[in-house]
Amino acid sequence: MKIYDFEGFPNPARIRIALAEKNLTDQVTFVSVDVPGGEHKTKEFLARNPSGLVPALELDDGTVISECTAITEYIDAVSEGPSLTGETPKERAVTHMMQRRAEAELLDAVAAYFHHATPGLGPDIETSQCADWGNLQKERALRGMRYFDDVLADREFMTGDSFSMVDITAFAGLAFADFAKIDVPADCANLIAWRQRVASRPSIAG
Ligand SMILES: N[C@@H](CCC(=O)N[C@@H](CS)C(=O)NCC(=O)O)C(=O)O
Repeated sequence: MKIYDFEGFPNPARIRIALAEKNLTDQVTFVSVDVPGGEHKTKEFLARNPSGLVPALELDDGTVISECTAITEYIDAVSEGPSLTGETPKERAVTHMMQRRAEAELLDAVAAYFHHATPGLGPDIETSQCADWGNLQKERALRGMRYFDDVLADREFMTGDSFSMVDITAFAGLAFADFAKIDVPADCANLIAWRQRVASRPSIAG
């Protein structure tokens, strides 16, 4: 398996954490795509992933899988150990639902703020910015933080008692928020405590 990514960026980090959780890091070849230099928008990369985004997983038979949710579901299905995506139909459905919320209400909202209302990745890449929409997405991300703070009032992890891909996504969302200078509201005590717990996992702390 190959992973096309750029180390340190939030979505690639989601897959690196998932691989570490599943003890698969050593079985993957990482291919660095120079995102700040625009390599993800070249014809060659777009042929691999028409979305022009990293990460992308390439299987040994040449199949390319993009989107962190799909990549994580694949990684989870082919490996042993505690599931990141749920065991039962109900767990899988709840995990998928919460994953979508962690993307839409947090990580993707922060990303939209970064790409539209700040210089983002620079003028060569950010060619169609809309600052008003970006600023609305910042408000959405802050509402998302409050929503996840409420969710965590009665549970250790985003979907219940077990760590899942939703925790990975929300953790990456907060890391991106730091980078984009969106502060977690100080009264989100559950979210702040959860973040510390997650940060201490070997897959993240190293
Ligand atoms: N929904 C995608 C998001 C991927 C994404 O936005 N990746 C960023 C890096 S963190 C990227 O490639 N950005 C390049 C760009 O926006 O031009 C996923 O889940 O994989």
